[in-house]
Amino acid sequence: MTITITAFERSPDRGKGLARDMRVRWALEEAGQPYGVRLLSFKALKEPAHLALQPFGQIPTYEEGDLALFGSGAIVLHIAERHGGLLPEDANARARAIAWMFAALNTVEPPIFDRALARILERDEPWYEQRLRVLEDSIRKRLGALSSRLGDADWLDGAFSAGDLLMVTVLLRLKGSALLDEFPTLSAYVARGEARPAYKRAFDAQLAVFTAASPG
Ligand SMILES: N[C@@H](CCC(=O)N[C@@H](CS)C(=O)NCC(=O)O)C(=O)O
Repeated sequence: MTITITAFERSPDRGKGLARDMRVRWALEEAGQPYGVRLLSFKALKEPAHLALQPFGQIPTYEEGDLALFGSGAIVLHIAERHGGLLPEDANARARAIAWMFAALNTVEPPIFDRALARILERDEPWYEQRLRVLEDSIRKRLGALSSRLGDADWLDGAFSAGDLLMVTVLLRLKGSALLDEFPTLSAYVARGEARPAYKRAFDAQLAVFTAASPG
């Protein structure tokens, strides 16, 4: 059955691969599943046809036969459960990999995303520097704990899993920042994720969309 996902017609990150369709593309590439992409404008995101698929008017969504899903975490979990390569066979190891998926989205992503938003929307506020410091301190705490847990290992719990896939995409938002550089273990972890052939295919595919929409 054909898989169709949605993505931005013109991603605000200019093809850096930070939009959440990237996670889904990467998971599909790891799973060896072909997929099509329906590109949407910001206006189309808030129209009834898309709201029927994604109640909050966001990308990504996932359609396969009569199944429609929203939420990048739920979609990646669905792909990982249906296909090999993203979750271990052993039941306990599988549960732990899923715990890392939740940790990426619930524990590590919120302060990182809030910092990104603050840098765009709150820069002119008189309290901006103070807010940034608070957010960066909480990011540092999360990165410190994550870095200690990862230690010398390549991946968070044995073989590469959907937990690593989500964690790497979350950390990528800090790529090139002094914050991530403070944790060389995590910089190397992110680089290992980016070096995976499936990541590269997904990255190139989303970049091609941006390039086609912005020639020259
Ligand atoms: N929790 C959702 C968040 C989705 C989300 O924030 N998508 C962003 C792009 S990365 C979006 O569509 N933003 C446009 C908007 O909210 O209007 C998920 O993981 O899929």
